[in-house]
Amino acid sequence: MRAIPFAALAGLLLAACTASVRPVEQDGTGLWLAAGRPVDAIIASVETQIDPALPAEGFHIYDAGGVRHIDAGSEAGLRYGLYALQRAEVLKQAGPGMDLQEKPYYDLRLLNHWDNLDDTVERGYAGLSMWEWTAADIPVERIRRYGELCASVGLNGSVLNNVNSNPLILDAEHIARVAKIADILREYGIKTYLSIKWTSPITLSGLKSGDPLDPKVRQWWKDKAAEIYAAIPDFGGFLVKANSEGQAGPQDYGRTHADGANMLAEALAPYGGIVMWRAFVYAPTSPDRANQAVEEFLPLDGQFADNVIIQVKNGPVDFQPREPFSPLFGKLRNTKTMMEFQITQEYLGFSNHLAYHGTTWEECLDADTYRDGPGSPVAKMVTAIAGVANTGQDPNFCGYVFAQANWYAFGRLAWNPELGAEQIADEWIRQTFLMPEGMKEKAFDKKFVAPVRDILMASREAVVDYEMPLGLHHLFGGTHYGPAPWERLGRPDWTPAYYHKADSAGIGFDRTRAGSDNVDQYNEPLASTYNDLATCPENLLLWFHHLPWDYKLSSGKTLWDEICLHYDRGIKTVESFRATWQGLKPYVSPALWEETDRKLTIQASDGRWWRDACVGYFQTFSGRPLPADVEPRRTPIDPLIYRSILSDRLGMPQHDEAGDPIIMMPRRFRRP
Ligand code: GCV
Repeated sequence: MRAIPFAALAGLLLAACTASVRPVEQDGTGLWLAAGRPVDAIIASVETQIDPALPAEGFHIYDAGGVRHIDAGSEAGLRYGLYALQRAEVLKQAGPGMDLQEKPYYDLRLLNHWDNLDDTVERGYAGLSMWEWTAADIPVERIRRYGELCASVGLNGSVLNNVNSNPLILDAEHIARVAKIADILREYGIKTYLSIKWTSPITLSGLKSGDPLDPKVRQWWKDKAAEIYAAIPDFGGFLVKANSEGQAGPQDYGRTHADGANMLAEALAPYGGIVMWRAFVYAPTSPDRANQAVEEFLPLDGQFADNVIIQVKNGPVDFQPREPFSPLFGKLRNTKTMMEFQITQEYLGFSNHLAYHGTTWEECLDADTYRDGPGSPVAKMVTAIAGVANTGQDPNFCGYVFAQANWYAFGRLAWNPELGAEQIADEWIRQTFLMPEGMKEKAFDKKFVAPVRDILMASREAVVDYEMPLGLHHLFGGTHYGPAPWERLGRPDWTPAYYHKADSAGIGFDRTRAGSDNVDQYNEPLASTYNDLATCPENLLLWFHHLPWDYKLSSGKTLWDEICLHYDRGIKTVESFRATWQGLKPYVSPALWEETDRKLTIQASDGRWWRDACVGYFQTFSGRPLPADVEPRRTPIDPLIYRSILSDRLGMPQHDEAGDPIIMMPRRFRRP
């Protein structure tokens, strides 16, 4: 008898083991509600009651008299309880004797949609606006589904339109339309909010000024508030981007952010509405953009009305793959602040790259601000939380099944910022991916859930590694998709060169006491920790320090070598995701498997593009060879420099059949 080679035998055994396992068809449109029992079935199986003694949005699930009960402080609390039970059932935590009592950590848990009235979505990568502003009617079914998804993770507010707002959102036609949306969202416990444009009184009613101290302007906003509340009695309030990136604001009239916010707050106060005033402000003249929010807002601490909350992005620059937390969180003592995270992956590969943000947000929420001494984490400094949504008309809402994990994680952390990113990832996988037919739970856990969880948990660090490791930041080209470290034209603080400051001597932004002194916007001991090279965390090294290429890191290797090794590690990590995913084919619906396989191919190729561009460009300054143990570059710097990726009309980057980016010379550099 001929011996069967070992590899063939192993293959036969694997085939025998998986032959009876059949993936269940699914296309991602079930999101994280795919695996649970329908909510109607859950309602039919429990006894519910409203108990005013419970917190308004809280619930209590318990067993008594052979019956499962859900008591809640309100209808909204009841809904959260139903979804909590659904989740617990999927997670096998709903056995007899279940006793679960919860209430949300933050009262305000909002999505911010950057949706425009022409249906485009700023930084949206899942198709046109899910609200379909230009259609004759509102998309009722999609809005219901959205309401269900938000409620299932405990979100209770939606700002429907872009912070770069169109004044028409406040005309009669749009208020009527928003009221229809609000009527649906209300059924899911979601309040409706709008972003407003500062100059609305001028554009809509011909007023001569937008001065917040002008009585006519003040009256205009009061009248507008009355009009809105007549249509939407529980309207939540306004989100405001003012004196930021070309948007007008009170400073145009010599007034402060507090003057502006308080005027709007006064108009909304009679109805219980709030103003979320964004701290994302930075003038082109500031020597360090990262310093500016504290410089502008700290002097105003205590001057804001009670119904104003300052909405602060997690980092001091702009949703980079890694930033330290914004120092404002540790500075304002007499002003309410709220967190602004970005769910949509503007800087992390759009809806093409797998980048789980649970770890990003956990890192930020857990960071100690030392505002009230040790044990003052960011999560406790803020009183509310918002996330820039990653939704669109795409049938799966997010453009990629793995992008759905970020919407889910945001909701869960908004409900309870003490939850761990790994637990959330685990929950999401089990609720999203259906267990194959013929597979036992233990096998599913080991062969599918665990490896996918490992991918999620490693994914954000991989992006940091292949895009901008060791504290480098903002190395993007115009669309914010690909690398452009060479870019130095235009407004300085919009160009990568402003942030990396690479030259023959070294690289990095000096934010120490010898530089922009951004470190001193943090409370001690953090300020000194960041200032001192010996204690500055290496993952933020070049955020705070400009260092020579031969500076030695803790590994004993030079900065140059470590930069190259980090880019290389990022690519290798994505290649390991691809290899893992190949092995998961027997367990995932072909539709989801193919989608992810293609996107991981694109991600690995994009990672090499980032590496080739950044390492190649920085090498023109360092003049050093690549360390021996990294993958050689695929493309030299010359065909990459000054080029960017081809995008479609919605700004989505284009890749060829092989998943490689289609790189081209931008129009402004092309010969006529
Ligand atoms: C909505 C960044 C983004 C802009 C965004 C802005 C903001 O600059 O690139 O698209 O505008 O942040 O948060 O206001």
